[in-house]
Amino acid sequence: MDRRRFLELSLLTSGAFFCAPASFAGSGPAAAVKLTLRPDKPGNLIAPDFTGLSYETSQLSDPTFFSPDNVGLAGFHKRLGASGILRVGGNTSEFGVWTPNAPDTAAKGNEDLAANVIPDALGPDTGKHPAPRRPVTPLAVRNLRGFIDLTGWRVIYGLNMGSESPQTVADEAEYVAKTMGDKLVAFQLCNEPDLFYRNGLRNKDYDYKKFAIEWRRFFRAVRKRVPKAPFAGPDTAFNTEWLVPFAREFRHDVDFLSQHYYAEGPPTDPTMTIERLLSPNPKLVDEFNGMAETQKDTGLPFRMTETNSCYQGGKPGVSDTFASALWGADLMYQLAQAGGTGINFHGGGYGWYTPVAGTPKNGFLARPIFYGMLLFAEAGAGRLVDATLDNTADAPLLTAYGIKAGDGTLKAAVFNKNLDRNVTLTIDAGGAASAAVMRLIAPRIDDTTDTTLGGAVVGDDGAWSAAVTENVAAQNGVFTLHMPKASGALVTFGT
Ligand code: BDP
Repeated sequence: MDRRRFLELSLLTSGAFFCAPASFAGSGPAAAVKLTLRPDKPGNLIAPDFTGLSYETSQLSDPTFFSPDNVGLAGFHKRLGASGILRVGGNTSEFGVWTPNAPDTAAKGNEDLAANVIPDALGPDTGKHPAPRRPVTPLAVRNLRGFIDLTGWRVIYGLNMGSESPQTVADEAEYVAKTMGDKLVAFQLCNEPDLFYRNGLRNKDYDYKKFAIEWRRFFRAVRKRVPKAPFAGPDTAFNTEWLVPFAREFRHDVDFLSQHYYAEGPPTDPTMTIERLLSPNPKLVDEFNGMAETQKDTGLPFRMTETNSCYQGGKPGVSDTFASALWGADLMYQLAQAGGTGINFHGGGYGWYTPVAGTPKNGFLARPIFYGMLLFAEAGAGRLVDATLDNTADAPLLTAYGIKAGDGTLKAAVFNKNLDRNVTLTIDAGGAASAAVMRLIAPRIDDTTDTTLGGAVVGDDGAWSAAVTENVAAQNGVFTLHMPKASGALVTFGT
């Protein structure tokens, strides 16, 4: 963002009045809603490794990408949390070829195996065609460990049940387990097996029963070589008809359950819009219902190991806009509230929905959705507390969450996803006397370049610190927070 634009935005948010960004002023009466936070009523835990990113396995075919030299990218990951989880998988995990004898000197791996030259960075797979088979080498795995050590994160590693033998998968798993040590959170044997029947990896009659037999065979092969190998699964695309029986059948074999969620798709469908992205989604309700059922049955944790706004690589004008920031942050809290233990936003390269875009050669930059994740990171780990909104009929797409940090600090994350109305929110924060507000804003909901959090942009090494916070005192025990349409805020309360 240029400096003039930055100053304009800073001025908009630095008013003495408890916020009056320009979009709020003069746009008609605001809906009046009250938020009551009850720190005495604790909810689910948000663990420090709740946050996460997901990349295609193909990215490993360039061992210089996830490497200890990629300090720029590591800065972005660290900005999102001191202990997040990097998941490597996606469609291309079924096309990764374990190449144990590749010489380390081939910086980009054994290129003979790749159908075309390996680019500097790979975006999300669109799933429209089978991916090229690309090598995964010991150097790539060791470099991944080096990268992980730079970030302080840990790894979920996707293996290739789709097109490799149990022996080859076990070979790779052994090397990965040895190299990653306690940085390995879990192996996933495959990616979206519930779609294998339609992407050419298996016959049309591939069903849960056939999958479960295969999964067990591969699981046993890996465990024979790595007796304590941690696992997650089934990593299904969406099918709770697979998730629920998998949980029952493999409850003693996996450390946690995993499934994906894409809010929209395909991108060619004109009904896949920003408005739809920001509205309640029946697919998410299904996912949460499946998760609740498995938790009742097994008590196993659930992680959304791959998610984003629109499958088939995303939709320009939706996935790359400020709307994705509000959507992404809200999804993180919705998942925590529903009982999920973590999330991995998929991306890479210059994909439309990627949180961090770029290559080691060109440098990296934060896309709008990154700012949503950043708000979540700034709110930090802790425990959700009861947060009740009244009069939601007047502002149907307003959401709010209460968080009690480890040190007892009370916070609220508020998202006004209504595009047509501002909201005057009064907050009863259980006796808090002061509050500091950090805004998540952009000039327009479909803006792709000028998102800010706390009036500041994320630098090209992931550096960020709030430039603008608004300080507010409670009046008669309540705070008044003006929430312009299409904006978010993180409020930190004090005594
Ligand atoms: C998921 C795949 C991932 C794709 C993504 C997409 O696991 O590899 O990139 O869809 O279609 O289903 O965008």
